[in-house]
Amino acid sequence: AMLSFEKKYRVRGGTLVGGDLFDFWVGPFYVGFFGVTGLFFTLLGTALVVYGAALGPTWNIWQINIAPPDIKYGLALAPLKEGGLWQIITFCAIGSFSSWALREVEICRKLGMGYHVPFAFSMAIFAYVVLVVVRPFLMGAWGYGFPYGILSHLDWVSNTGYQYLHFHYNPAHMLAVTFFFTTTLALAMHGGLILSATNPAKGETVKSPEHEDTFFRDTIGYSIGTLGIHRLGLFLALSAGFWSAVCIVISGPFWTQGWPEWWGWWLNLPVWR
Ligand code: BCL
Ligand code: UQ2
Repeated sequence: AMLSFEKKYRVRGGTLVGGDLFDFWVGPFYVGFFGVTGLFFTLLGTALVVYGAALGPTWNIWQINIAPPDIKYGLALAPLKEGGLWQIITFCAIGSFSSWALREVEICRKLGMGYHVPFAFSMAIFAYVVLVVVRPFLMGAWGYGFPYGILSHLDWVSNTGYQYLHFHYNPAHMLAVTFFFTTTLALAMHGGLILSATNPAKGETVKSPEHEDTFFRDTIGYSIGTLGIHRLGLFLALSAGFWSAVCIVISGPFWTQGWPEWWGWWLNLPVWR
């Protein structure tokens, strides 16, 4: 079902590859070259996950696990049933996420919009690629990637965290966590403000952005503004993903001791030493 206004926005062109070849829609969905590659990698990757689950000892959804290769395989390809499956699934995942981002880019180009949404999604892809490619590469083995499974990936996070004694002392982890929390604070304030202005009491009119500004000027002496809150929100959310990627890529490749020890430089400053 196409909404009445949709047709005029369904314009030709803006594609990055393939010219007009895949420039069409299936129902509400834009296809494009990257719609085809995305579907391919998603179906193949998902099928391999199901195959990997079938090889494993359980169909218990919480316990299904597809593990990366043993460290002994280094950066080589591993046998299919000893982590090779994980390697192909990782390849499919990156192909699928990148296709999705590039399909978003093509849609932005058709609509003459900025690339903010695909840029934002790219930050999440970046964090994922750092976890399963960049850090394992820097540490010399695919085995440092995280396993695909609900409980198994949680165990990986816990084990990896304790290898550095106390991950809360990782300064980039501190920044990432703080940005995640501040993002929820900002979205709660923004969502609350918009709903409070647009859902007036019975008989009252919908309130304006001036009311929104005034609320914050009256309470904290400052309003960031209606455009500003969205810029701040994007910045906070992107920073959360960015510092997450940094916090894990420095754990191992840059710092191999416990994170509490890293603060020695601070404790040893001559001022108080
Ligand atoms: Mg920690 C990582 C918070 C305690 C060890 N930790 C993180 C970060 C985040 C965080 C900053 C994970 C988010 C992320 O990477 O996003 N940790 C956090 C908090 C506490 C905490 C708030 C807390 O105590 C209150 N952490 C601890 C304790 C340690 C610890 C102290 C364990 C004992 N923490 C670690 C380790 C790691 C973290 C180890 C990490 O490796 C991780 C990190 O930083 O990783 C980078 C980035 C987002 C992604 C990676 C998602 C990517 C999504 C992709 C691109 C798309 C998926 C599509 C999907 C498959 C499709 C779905 C289709 C549906 C139909 C919709
Ligand atoms: C605001 C504003 C909005 C908002 C919000 C604010 C009219 C509709 C939420 C208030 C936000 C401020 C003061 C920034 C807070 C800073 C951090 C780091 C959370 O002023 O303009 O527009 O939604």
